Amino acid sequence: MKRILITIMIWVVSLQLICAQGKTPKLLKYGAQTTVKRTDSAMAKWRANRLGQFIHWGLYAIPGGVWKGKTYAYAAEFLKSSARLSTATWDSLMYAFNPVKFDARAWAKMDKAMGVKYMTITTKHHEGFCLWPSKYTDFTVAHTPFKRDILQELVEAYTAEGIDVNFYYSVLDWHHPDWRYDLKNAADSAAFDRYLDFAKNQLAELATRYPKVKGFWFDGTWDLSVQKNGKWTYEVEMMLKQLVPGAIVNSRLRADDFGKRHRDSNGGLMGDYESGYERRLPSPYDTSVLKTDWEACMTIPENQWGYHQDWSLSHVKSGNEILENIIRAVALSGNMLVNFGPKGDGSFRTEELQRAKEIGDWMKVNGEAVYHCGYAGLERQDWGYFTKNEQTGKVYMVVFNVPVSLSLNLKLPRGMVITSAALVGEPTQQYQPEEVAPDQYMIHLEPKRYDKPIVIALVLTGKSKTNGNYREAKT
Ligand code: JFZ
Repeated sequence: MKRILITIMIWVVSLQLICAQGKTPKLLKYGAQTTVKRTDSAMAKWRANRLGQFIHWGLYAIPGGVWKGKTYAYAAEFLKSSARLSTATWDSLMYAFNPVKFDARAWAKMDKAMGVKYMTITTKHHEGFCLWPSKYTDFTVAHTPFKRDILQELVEAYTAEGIDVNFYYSVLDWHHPDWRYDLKNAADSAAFDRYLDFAKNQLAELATRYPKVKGFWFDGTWDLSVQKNGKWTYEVEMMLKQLVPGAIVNSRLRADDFGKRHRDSNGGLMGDYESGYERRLPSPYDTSVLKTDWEACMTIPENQWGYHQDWSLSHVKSGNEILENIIRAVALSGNMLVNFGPKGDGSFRTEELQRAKEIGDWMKVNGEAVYHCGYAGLERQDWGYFTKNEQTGKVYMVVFNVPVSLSLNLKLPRGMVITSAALVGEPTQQYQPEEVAPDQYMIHLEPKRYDKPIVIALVLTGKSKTNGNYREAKT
């Protein structure tokens, strides 16, 4: 009897403790809409695309990080603030905006050759300059010597190549007089409300002028002014989804009722995918990211999104390094946006053209390990990353580090058998995996020079009989 009483007492106390920890979810009007991944076809397409191209293009491409002969090492698209230029000085760059070499079809062809399946373009970056003739401001391409609607040309050209187009939009705006970093008084709030109306109008304009757009990528939403307007962020997401059926919106737009961003006060992801992986990736072993869709974005030099004249100021990623970033994302079911910053004249710098070609040449042969692929559910090994095609069930070994022994270790769940292992791109190159333990295999590579990641396609079956001569240790 005493024992039963003690048990009940412990039970009551622990229940109280659990409640006191505040596990009751907060009631939110502007929080996450769902706790599960979207299953519609638009989202499935976005997910299957895996490799995207980010394009940062605006007035900042003209000075390219250099002002009055002085080079500023910080991000080129921040030159206005690095060089402490007035808004009037910066904005007058629009009269020099005349990218005579701009050719949307050539851009789209280059991206197609790179193996890119979607592209995200800065419609308006922090500087406030618009690449389309917005009727809500004169600070647009229509009022430059160039005049042409750049977005229209890009949407048409990329869509024609089968590449989905998404719009990046910075809510932060250095040009608009009503932008506020914080709302400290009624005047600030009134001004910022006007700004939010302006931005919402522009977004509705983008969604209706370019109905082929597939999604919106928000940025510049970290300031207190936006955090205090979670309702607006929620309404914008709803509006865009109504105007563009299937539209996909990143988590960076949103703030909830309490100003919590990306994830609401109950931990739920706002927007359709986590977009906080910027110039970093989850640890290659961090499978917790599988719970939501996610996308990383990455620059080729360090932290240069817009065109910067001098790439000698930081490490510039090689084609192989970029490929490894792409595969690392895909191996954890993420997407990767690789950033390009075209020049002020509308052409791409040689380094970017080279990277695009290198990635494209590799993707042409090995793209089947990327598109439609995600987490394979297998233990990662030092040689690289597993991916798995969600449609065919094929598993890929994407090998970045060839060991001096030339033997690649594979640890598979017990009972799983490799029925075929073939080099992608050279199907005649078949490997005979050696079974070394009931759950371990080795694949022995040819002794040769490996200067590109190789991909081995595996067909795995659940057969349980082993054929090895090993004996398990009795301990
Ligand atoms: C922002 C922009 O300021 C930058 O110019 C570029 O457009 C990039 C894609 O986004 O920069 C950020 C945004 C978020 C973080 C860091 C830089 N962050 O979450 O660490």
